[in-house]
Amino acid sequence: MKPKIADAVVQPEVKGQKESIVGNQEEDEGIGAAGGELEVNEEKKTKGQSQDGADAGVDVQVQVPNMEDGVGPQNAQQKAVVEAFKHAWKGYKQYAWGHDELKPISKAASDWFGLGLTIIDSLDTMWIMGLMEEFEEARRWVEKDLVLKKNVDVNLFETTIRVLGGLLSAFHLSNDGLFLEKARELGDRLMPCFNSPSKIPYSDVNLDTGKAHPPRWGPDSTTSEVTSIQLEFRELSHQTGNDKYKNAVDEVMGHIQSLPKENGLIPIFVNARSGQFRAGATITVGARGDSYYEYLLKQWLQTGKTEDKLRDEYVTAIEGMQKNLVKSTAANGLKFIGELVRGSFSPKMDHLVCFLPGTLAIGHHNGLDASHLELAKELAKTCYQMYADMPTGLSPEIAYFNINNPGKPDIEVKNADTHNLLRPETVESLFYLYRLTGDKQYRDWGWKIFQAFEKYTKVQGGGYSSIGSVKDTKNPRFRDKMESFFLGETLKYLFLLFSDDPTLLSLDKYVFNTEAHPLPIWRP
Ligand code: DMJ
Repeated sequence: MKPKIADAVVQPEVKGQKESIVGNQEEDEGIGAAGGELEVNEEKKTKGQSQDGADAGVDVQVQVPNMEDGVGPQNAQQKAVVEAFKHAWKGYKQYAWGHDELKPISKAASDWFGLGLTIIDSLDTMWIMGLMEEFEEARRWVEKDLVLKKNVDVNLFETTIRVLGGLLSAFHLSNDGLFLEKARELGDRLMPCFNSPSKIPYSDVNLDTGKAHPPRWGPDSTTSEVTSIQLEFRELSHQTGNDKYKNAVDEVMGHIQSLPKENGLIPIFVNARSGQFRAGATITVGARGDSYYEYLLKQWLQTGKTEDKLRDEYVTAIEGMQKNLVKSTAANGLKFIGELVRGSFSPKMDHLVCFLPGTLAIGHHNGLDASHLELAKELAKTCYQMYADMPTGLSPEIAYFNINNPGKPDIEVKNADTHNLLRPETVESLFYLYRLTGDKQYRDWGWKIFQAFEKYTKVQGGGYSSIGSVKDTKNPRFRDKMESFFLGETLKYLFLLFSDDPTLLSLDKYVFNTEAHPLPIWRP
């Protein structure tokens, strides 16, 4: 019998000896910061790929998923999610193939970095859904058409979590060296970001020239961005045997760890020149703060729970949230996480915060305090309520919670915040909570959310679209954009939520990056 997907990835077939499969590409291409040859990790030999895409002939086998054994849909709900994926893919393939994202209403494409984001974000989703024809087609695109030497400025964080993470995850699932080779080239092209006076990376880099710079809109890097690239760069070092990627991101973490914080909570901006937090910047677990906390825990898990300092910082931060940011609504006692704006509490919570219940649940699964799981359950209920309270059954991007007046509704949504971008965070948390508690309520909630996506965001002919108003069932207003994370994260987490097999991407063997790309947990 072929191995299950979880086992297939962590224990790939190993043949042959350590072998260099790529030469010193950077000198040819003028990327100053990069250098050295790629060595395949001794523990994992792969199908090799030369620079022109030809098979380099390394003697190993590409993995094939076993459909009967946990990969591919196993029940009606999973089948429905796979159908949704196929519908999304159909629109993308027909109107936006090779571009970053589909505009499903105008039946056109949009580009952000020009890296085929939807294809790369979707690779591992297709693998676990058993969509092998689509996976092969996507692989051929990566082989023939993914050009990384490109005169385009990309955001370090977004490119790392979506593209580097997507490639590394596809490599683990398939054991196909093409993906590792592309990941290595991309890693090298992103490295110039770290050439800053403080070693806090610049936010953007030109993939061709290697010129890195702060964002166009301001002087500072975003704290969650510079602290949410570690899993991917560390894994790249782990697989290539070249420590330069890990060293660069560890230096960033070391620096952030050395900065003074209040109760483990961090301001959302940090300057790449001075290395200091921006004074008075907002403290939030939402936009620009979120995955800092997620990656503290997940880096500790990635290394097989060996870097306890990261765990301790995570625990301190959760205590800081409990003390400063967690409050309850006046009417129904819904717990939520607010923000500190110039030191004052604001009862505002982004949908982005809804990743936290899942992270808290994994922390508890790995030995952290029972209060973490309790908070996870309370917050998941609130996140679900952000959907259930809206006429469309879909959450707004941002909610305000009523903490003063028991006669008023728990949740208020401002006109500017009524949109829904097909985000994954709530279904992500529902997946973790179902997997770790077995409580079917989380599945029921996920099914309701899935049905609301089907009803209000599905576009005839192919694709799903973000909408302008979750309050208006008559006219939810398509915004004409299908984000790559809808296929990479939202549909993947829904598929996993409806899985009855806890060994499918076992949480004891994998840690998901913040774009839902599973990376292996290293054995200490
Ligand atoms: C994704 O790119 C990632 O989940 C990131 O951590 C937050 N934003 C989007 C999804 O909402």
